[in-house]
Amino acid sequence: MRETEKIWMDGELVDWADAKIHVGTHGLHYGSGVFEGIRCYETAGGPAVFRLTDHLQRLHNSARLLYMELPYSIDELRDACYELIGVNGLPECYLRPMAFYGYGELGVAAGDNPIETVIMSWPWGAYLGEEGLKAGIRAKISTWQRIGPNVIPHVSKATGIYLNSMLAVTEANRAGYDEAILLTAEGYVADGSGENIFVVKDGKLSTPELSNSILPGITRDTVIQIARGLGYEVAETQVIRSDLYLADEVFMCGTAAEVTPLRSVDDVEIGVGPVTLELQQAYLDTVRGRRAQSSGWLEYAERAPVPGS
Ligand code: PPE
Repeated sequence: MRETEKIWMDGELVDWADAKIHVGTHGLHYGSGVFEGIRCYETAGGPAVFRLTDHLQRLHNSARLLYMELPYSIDELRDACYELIGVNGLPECYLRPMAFYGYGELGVAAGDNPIETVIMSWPWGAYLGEEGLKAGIRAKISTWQRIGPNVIPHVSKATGIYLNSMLAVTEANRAGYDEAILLTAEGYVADGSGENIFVVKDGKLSTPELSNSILPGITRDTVIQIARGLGYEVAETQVIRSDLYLADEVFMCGTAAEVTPLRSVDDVEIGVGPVTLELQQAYLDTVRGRRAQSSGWLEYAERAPVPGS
């Protein structure tokens, strides 16, 4: 990872090398934390964070689901993100806010452990590779099931949940694939280790509905709105693995992955198709402020000067 100047830790800007926590931190032992992944893009109006408030709202929701009360409001966290973008001076970056039960007592019950909050920012290129964005990636159905709603609330972007993702993607990588697709305990398609998934068939889109153990992705929501705006029908429904094998196109999406085509699933060739490429281009234009739909979603780190003031 490319280091940057500062990391925001509980209200202080700390040098990258000094941003350390104690080994007795509760979140390190038990995965009791929540996080976000957000992208800031270079636009004609300056660096703009895509759907920042929505991401911070999800961070707050994630925390509530872990009985955790965040010490910072959405407004305070938004200001902290802007401050960090300003001090690190990058035109484009990935932002990683995280809050976790900190150092105090050990033992699984979180009790009165303090909540520690940090924000990192660094440049993060194509999550599944530049080549993957263009030519598509090879995915494999995981032998690991996606955690169910009564195991850990999958609506929460909780750090501990990512052991599930880590097992799936590592297994897939070791078998020579780029990414894993996880199924629910009932056998429905859920999501990738770090992305939501869409199927294109006969010009219509479908994607697993929220009850299928998925993270309610902000990119997923964006893609649904963009696709509908372009005249596509989009169904939030249940998807089974044969829908993937028989699809005209399949793609994954997420903040880090943006819109990445799948060229095969379990070695069944699908190929990269026109609908995926159209949505990918529309998404990249949206996040960089080049479409009408961008305006409500871009939050500017340095507000553009008001003309005449
Ligand atoms: N499902 C999972 C399991 C997931 O981790 C992500 C984001 C998504 C769907 C898409 O959510 P959204 O970013 O709101 O569209 N994964 C983040 C972290 C990946 C990582 O390796 O770390 C991300 O894309 O930032």
